[in-house]
This record gives sequence, structure tokens and C-alpha cells, in this order.
Amino acid sequence: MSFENIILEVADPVATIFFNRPKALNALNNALFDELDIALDQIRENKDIRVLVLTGAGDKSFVAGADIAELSQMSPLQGKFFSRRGQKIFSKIEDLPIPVIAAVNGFALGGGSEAALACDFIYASEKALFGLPEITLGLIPGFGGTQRLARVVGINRAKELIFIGKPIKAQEAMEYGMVNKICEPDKLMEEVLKTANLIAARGKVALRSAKEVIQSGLNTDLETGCKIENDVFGLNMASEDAKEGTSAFLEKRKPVFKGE
Ligand code: CO8
Repeated sequence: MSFENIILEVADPVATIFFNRPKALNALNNALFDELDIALDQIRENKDIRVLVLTGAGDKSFVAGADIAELSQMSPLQGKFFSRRGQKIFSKIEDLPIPVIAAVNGFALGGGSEAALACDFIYASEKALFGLPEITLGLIPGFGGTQRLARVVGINRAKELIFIGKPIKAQEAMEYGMVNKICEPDKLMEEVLKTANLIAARGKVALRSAKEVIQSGLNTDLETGCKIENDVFGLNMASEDAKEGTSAFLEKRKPVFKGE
């Protein structure tokens, strides 16, 4: 299927989704969510894809938020449905069994920061701008931002960012722990793809296990988190990948992980 509001590029083992609404700086609307939903299903079903990258088409914007023109026409109930829709799609990104990297190439405002926060980690261009400016529109973040931002940067910083609504540059976002790496604008995708391919060469089963354990542990206490880790450790050890990884080490050769 061809898309209009996103671009899906698959170059095994890495898939890239570009948000692609240039006239609205890639703002999120229902049509884009419909396509993103389908693309995420395709990625989940394609066993050859080992890492997903999310970025914005063009050189100006990752995503400039929810589409304000569309939002302004919604009734409160429609707005609530739209918010839930976005929350579910971003959870779908978070729940993918493969690592997801956000390559934030420009504006990541409102829903844009929320999309990036749903990824496993963020690399940003020097000219990226992050923020949750909903308060300046008389709104609050509605695609999971109140929850994910606080988990990533801490409650007090999240409150400050959300209460003031003023965007921050990539450097500050990195100091806050939101961004893992800052790159020159024209080197961003190169760096992200380098990291994506490095990860893609690791054992797929172990990657899925590690992501699952980290995510599950975030929502529980340490003791329960360690119990989850222990259970998944056992399951993971039964995989062919685990046998291959340990044998390859002992035989002094590079492992070839099949994802089984
Ligand atoms: N929605 C719709 N259109 C947009 C958006 C947006 N979020 N952002 C930019 N555009 C459009 C502009 O209207 C403009 O269109 P046109 O050329 O037809 O006038 C075009 O994109 C280019 O934008 P600018 O001319 O404004 O470009 P600048 O470089 O001057 O400024 C900015 C770029 C700073 C990014 C500016 O466009 C801006 O402030 N955008 C809005 C940012 C924002 O407030 N985002 C948060 C939106 S709310 C949100 O995300 C809520 C998420 C949770 C919702 C829950 C569901 C109810």
C-alpha cells in the first residue's frame, strides 16, 4: 500500500518511517495516524526488520505537534477520541518487539515530542527543538506526554516544561536526559543508521527480551522487575540465538544470530 502522509522505507534490517505532511510541518492528523497504524502492523509482521527509525521528511521538522487546524474543529468528545487514538498508536510504537530510534531532525513540538518519547531513544540534530507547548494553546499534552516526559526527565522538570510550554534546544534536552546524542544536521541519519545497523546485528531474541524487561520493569517495583527479568532471562536462554552467541565466543568467531 502506498501512503500519503508518511513514507515507509524498508532496507533490511532497518525500516524508516518519515512523517510526511510538509505543508503542515508534518503535524499529526487522523489520516496520518491511519497510515502509521498500518505501517506499524507491516513492520511488526516483517521478521527481517530488526530496527525501526522514526524521522520527519524534509529538513525543518520532525513533527510540529497535533494538527491544530483539525484539532480546533473537534468537539471535546472528538478531541478525547483523538487523544486516545494518539496514545494507542504511540503505545504501539513503544510495544514493538524491535528497538525504535527517533531521529529528530527539527521541530518536535507537542505530539512531536510525544512521538519521540515513545521511541526507545532519541538522536537529535543540532537544530532540533523539543517541547510541550500545549499550555500556550489552552490545552494539555494528550498523546502520553504528561506520563512519558515525567518518566524520562523527572517530575519537576516535566512540570516546568509543561507549565511554561517553552521549547528547549537539543543541547538542553540532552542535559535533561531526553536526547542520547546530538549530530550535525546532515550527519543525523548517517549516525542513526550506523547505530541501527549495529543494534540489528545483535541477537533479535535478546533485543526483544531486553526491551520487554526494561519496559515492564518501569511500571513496577524493583523486586517485581527483577522477577520479570529472571523469568525472561530463562526463556531467552532457551533461544538458538543464546546458544549461537555463547558458542561463537568460545569458538572465537563472530556470532550469526537468526532471531530464533
Ligand atoms: N498544526 C497544523 N499546522 C501547522 C502546525 C500544527 N501543529 N505547525 C505548523 N503548521 C503549519 C502552519 O500553520 C503553516 O501553514 P501555512 O503555511 O499554511 O500558514 C506551516 O505549517 C508552516 O508553519 P509556520 O509558518 O508557522 O513556520 P515557522 O517556521 O514560522 O514556525 C513553528 C514553526 C514554530 C513550529 C510554528 O509553526 C508553530 O509554533 N507550530 C505549532 C507548534 C505547536 O504548538 N504544537 C503543539 C500542537 S498541540 C499538540 O501537539 C497536542 C498533542 C495532544 C493532542 C491530543 C488530542 C486532542
